[in-house]
Amino acid sequence: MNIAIVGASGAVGQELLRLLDERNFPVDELVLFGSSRSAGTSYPFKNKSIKVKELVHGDDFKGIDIAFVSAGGGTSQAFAETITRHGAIMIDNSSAFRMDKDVPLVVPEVNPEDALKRPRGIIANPNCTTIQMVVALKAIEDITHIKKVHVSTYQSASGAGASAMRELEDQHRQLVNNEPPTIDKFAYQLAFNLIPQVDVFTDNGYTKEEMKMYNETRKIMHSDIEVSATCVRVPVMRAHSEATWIETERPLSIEEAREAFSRAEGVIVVDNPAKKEYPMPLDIAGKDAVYVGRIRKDLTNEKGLTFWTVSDQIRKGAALNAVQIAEYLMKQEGR
Ligand code: 11C
Repeated sequence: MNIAIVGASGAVGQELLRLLDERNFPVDELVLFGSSRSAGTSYPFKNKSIKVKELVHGDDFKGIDIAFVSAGGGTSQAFAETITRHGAIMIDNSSAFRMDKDVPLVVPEVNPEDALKRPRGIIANPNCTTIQMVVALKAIEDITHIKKVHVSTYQSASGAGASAMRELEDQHRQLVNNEPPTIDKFAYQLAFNLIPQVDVFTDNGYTKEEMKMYNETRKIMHSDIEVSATCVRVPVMRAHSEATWIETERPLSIEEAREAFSRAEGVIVVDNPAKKEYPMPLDIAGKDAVYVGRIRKDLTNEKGLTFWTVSDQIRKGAALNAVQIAEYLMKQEGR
């Protein structure tokens, strides 16, 4: 396969490079693209050093089979035609096309077959908070329909990119040295704080991030499920956590829910309160699965269940999900 990565220098681009290598993805040629700022930088891949080319309009994508694109919504919008013109499949990590009816929005554990209908040659990768939630929800949806979800997210700095991770690290260093913290990527100091706003506010008082969780979940699950989210940025480096309350069509026992999570694809249950065992971002960073713990009945609702999930935002929340989509497509084509 001839592969392109657009946004190669970013946190997701770098993780894509690691994953293609780790998973032994069949790469014949790898072309890296970036902004004029990152053009010329070289990255190692399988004993070779590959130089980043500047992304420009032209025929650079001729011969490319799959382009992983992670350079922001504006770039995806502006370059979609250039990328797909000669038949490359664009797996887009931005929010630009997610709700486009001609663009499938895919999480391989939930709706892989949607990736096969792509009239624009684009497949969208959902938002990281949505991905980990739907992987967990699918386990329960397989045994009884989920009607409602209330979710509160605890989102790491990595969601805002590599420079935001550096800013969080710098802030801690500056604060212990009694220096004023640099505040650039977030609206406020994140170190020793949390910020109850991810992305911009919409007219209904929810943020765009919260509305992504509502709309994307319905599209991926092909469901009338309703999702009310509160998204919060926390001073964690790289794994998002979510506290989730669901209301199902019929009441579920804890045992039934635990069994459903245990056999679900992409889920690992870590739930042993007696031994203080539950998933935490520090342990889950760098791992592939969605980890589920704290499974219990909702005390206010007979048909309610509540649980806690943690998943690495850069891996399953972005790069890994995109690579899994590509692997699914290859399998379908018998490659
Ligand atoms: C965050 N979820 O944690 C965001 C990052 O729509 O792809 C990804 C935004 C998106 O800040």
